[in-house]
Amino acid sequence: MQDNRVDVVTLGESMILFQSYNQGALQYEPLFTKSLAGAESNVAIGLSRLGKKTRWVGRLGSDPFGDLVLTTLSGQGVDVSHAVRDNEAPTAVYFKDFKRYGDPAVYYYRKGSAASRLSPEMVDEAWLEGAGHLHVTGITPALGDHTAAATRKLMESAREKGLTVSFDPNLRRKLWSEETARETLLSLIPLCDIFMPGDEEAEFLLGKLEIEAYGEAFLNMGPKLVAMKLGAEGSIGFTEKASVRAEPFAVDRLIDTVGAGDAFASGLLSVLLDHREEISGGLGEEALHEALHRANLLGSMATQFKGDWEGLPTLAEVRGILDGEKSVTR
Ligand code: KDG
Repeated sequence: MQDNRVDVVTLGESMILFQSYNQGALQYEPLFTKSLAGAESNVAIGLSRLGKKTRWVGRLGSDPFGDLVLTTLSGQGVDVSHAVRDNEAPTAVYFKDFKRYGDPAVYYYRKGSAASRLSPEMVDEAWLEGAGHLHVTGITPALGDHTAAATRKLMESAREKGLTVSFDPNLRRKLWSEETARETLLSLIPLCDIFMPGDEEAEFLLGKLEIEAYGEAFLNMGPKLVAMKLGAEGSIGFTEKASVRAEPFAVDRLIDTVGAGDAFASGLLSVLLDHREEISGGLGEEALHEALHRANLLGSMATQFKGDWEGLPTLAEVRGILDGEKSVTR
């Protein structure tokens, strides 16, 4: 009999990413590399590398880029057997423009893509079969009203089935108006157990507050755990019982910040999933610190590689760094 069990299901739009080969400005660069992108599939890959069983669900065009998404994900150990192909709409692409300073700029070509046609009627209960946890982000609801309704439906259905749910707001201002973004993201927070905003996203959602006040305000909306990314300051986690801070890891060579949040989510969830039963009653401080610590490590590692997920480590690499286990490299 086939074993359908997975630790985590993610739903989202995966795209093909073109980045300049020489890390030069988009308009002058003649050579591009082609890879996979998509916040939720980045998390699925991250967790898979950390030894968790993962499934990605989403819609792709019936085109070569859709094929590439599937072969890349399955090559990374992610179950893609529930992915849906659309004969009438394409797989999206996006370009990354490396700037001399600061975060790269991104240019999306995703309007009318297969994933943007996701509607609540298409949400399939089978996507959650055998799963313990659902991870979603604010990117899927940003693709349109019907994708927002579909995300909500899947989150509700996961909760009814007893799965835990994590939600990363992943604010992408290029995809929707500020007003719709704020209203929709706030409305989805009560449907998750683990909420993981960045400090700028928290300010976008609630206005300027002290960090502790964000934790309290988000916990009051329903989540049992709030993990806030504080950039160069590390991160802080809140439960009803405690608030725990974790120091950042040094970034020796900052190359590409895109995907750092997904790396953080992978690191965090990889620990939290081992404590699933404790999340509803308030996770202990030690486990919360371990989760934030690993999340910070992954976030910092992701920024030191070009690509949205290529810098994500395996469990052995994480142990090597955190526990000082020596690896033989040559
Ligand atoms: O978090 C990284 C993602 O932003 C990237 O992989 C592409 O999903 C993507 C998006 O919508 O920006």
